[in-house]
Formats: sequence, C-alpha cells, structure tokens
Amino acid sequence: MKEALEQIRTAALDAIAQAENSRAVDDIKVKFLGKKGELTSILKQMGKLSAEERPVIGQLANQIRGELEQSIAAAQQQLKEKQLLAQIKAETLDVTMPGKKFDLGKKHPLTLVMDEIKEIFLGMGFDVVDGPEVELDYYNFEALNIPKNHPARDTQDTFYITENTLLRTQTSPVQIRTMEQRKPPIRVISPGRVFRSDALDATHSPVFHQIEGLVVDKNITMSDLKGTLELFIKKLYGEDSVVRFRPHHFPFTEPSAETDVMCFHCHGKGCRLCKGEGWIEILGAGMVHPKVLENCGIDPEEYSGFAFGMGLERVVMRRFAIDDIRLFFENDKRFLEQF
Ligand code: 2NL
Repeated sequence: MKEALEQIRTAALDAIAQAENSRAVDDIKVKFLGKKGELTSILKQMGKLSAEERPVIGQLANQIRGELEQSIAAAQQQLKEKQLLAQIKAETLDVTMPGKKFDLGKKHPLTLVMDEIKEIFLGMGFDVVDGPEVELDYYNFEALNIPKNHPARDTQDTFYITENTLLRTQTSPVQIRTMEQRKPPIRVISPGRVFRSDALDATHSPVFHQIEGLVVDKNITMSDLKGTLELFIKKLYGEDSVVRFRPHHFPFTEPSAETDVMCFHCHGKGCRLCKGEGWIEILGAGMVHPKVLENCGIDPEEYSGFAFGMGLERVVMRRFAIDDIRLFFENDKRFLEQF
C-alpha cells in the first residue's frame, strides 16, 4: 500500500508538471484527490491494514495529499500568470503603426446656399419654420385659393397619395399652418423639399427645394415687399445688383409680381447665362390674397401681408456653374468634394 501511495505521488507530480493550462490541472485534481480519485480509493482500503500499519500509512497518505494540494495550487498560480502575460502580449498596441485616414465630410452645395439664405432672413428678424412633406390637399391647395379645377392641381404635376393627401408641391402649406397657429406680427421663412411629377432631365427634378417667406402685420404694403426682397437679393448677389419687379399672377397673392435681377454676367446686354434676356428671374411674390388670410383666421380688414417663393436649385447651379440638376441628388463624392 505504501508503494501504491508513492506511485500515486510520482504520477500526480509528473502530470502536474506537464499540465499546459489550468483546466488540465483541475482534471488532475479530480483524478487524484477527488471523491472517486485514486488517493481516496486507497484510503478506503485502510480497514484491511493491521493496527500498527494503519497510522503509518494514514500519515503518509495525508502527507501526500498535502503535498499534491500545494503543487496543484502552485501550478494553478503559475499557469494563471502565464495566461495573463500571453493575453497582455496579444493586446499590445503598436503605437508606431500608421493611422487610418478618414475623409472629412463637407456641406452639400444646396445646404451651403440654403444656410446663407436663412442667415440673411434671420438677420432681418424672420423665424425659420418647418412642416410636413406629406400634406393634406387643403393646406397645399384649398387654403391657398387654388380651386379644384386649377391647372396646378393637375395630377400631371402633383404626386397624390390618396384623394386628400399628397406630397407638398410648395412650402406654402407650412406658412398656412403658421398663420393658423400664430398671431401677427408674423415674419417667417419656410425652406424645404418639395415634389412635382416632372420628368427628370438636366434642368428638372421631381424633388427640389424651395424657400418661401411670409410677413403679416398691420399696414404691410407692396413697399415692404419690394424693400425686403431688394435687400435680400443685394445680400445674396452683391450690393450693386439691379432688381426689377414685373406684374404676374398667382392665385394666392393679389397683386402678384415676379422679381428679376439684372444678369451679373452680361449686365443686361443678353448672354447665354440669361438666355439673351439680360435679366434672371429669381422669385415670385405678392400681397397675400385676402381670402388666404381669411382661411387662416386672420382678418384681412385689420391685417395685410406679403409672401414670396423661390427655387433653390437654379440659384445654386448659377452660383457654382453646375450644368446638371441630377448632380445634386447622385451624391458622387467627386462632385460633393468640390464645395
Ligand atoms: C414661385 C412663387 C410664391 C407665395 C409663393 C404664398 C404663401 C402664402 C400665401 C401667399 Cl401662405 N403666398 N407664397 C407667394 C407668391 C409666390 O412662389 O415662383 N415659387 C417658386
């Protein structure tokens, strides 16, 4: 029995020395010292021994158990340290490695000019207001004095979703909502995306951007309209810009006008940029139709207002000599990086 114990000691110590990880050491512990382990099963046979042998073997068995427990604990500690070192080594950062280059984003040309236009109006005391792109027929047309049979309502131009809902064809519905919610004095611009069922080509897109503006207060006149828009155009195109107003018709304004700036390329002589006209159309405007004020709960006897609307894409295309509207929506980085 003494020999058997010595053999267990040697075998266990060998195995511990060869263990490569702490799980292997756990297995050794179970194999030799566990409830059904080799040392335990020897001790169960102690009853067969004589009274003289029993204490001697018992002492040896306890000594071996102690020895193995100590070895196992030491091996576990050592393997733990080894594993930690390996982990640290694997996680080491090489600070001399070259960094990853990443591209810095740039503002879209439409955003650049839109921001500039917003800044000009903010400087004149206007608020920027926002509203839904999916609108009710009422806000897009009805409230704006556009009757059911008006060509602007034709399904050729408007993306209808249901009989009563559509993709807004202008940002005026935002201003109708503003007039419903606020009391005069009102000074707002509403920039945003608008939608028209146009075939896509170099100068037409079914999605484009508009900036509309609205001023409502007591004693607002055509002079306020002209002064405000002339100031705006001079800020956008330069102090020496020449502005003219031509009579026009819109269902939602009366009187109405279109506003041109003298061609900054040929100074009125006529060239390719202004298509021989000498003038470039910038926006449409007018005094808010009394019916429109009434529709929004504003008394046209007490208040008057002016409104205007302009497309953004044309302005940006002239500014940067962009010849195809599709470039704005294709998001080709080679295009976007240039601004
Ligand atoms: C154009 C012309 C215009 C308006 C938009 C407007 C809005 C309300 C009431 C009255 Cl709530 N008018 N907006 C007025 C005149 C012209 O846009 O050529 N846009 C691209």
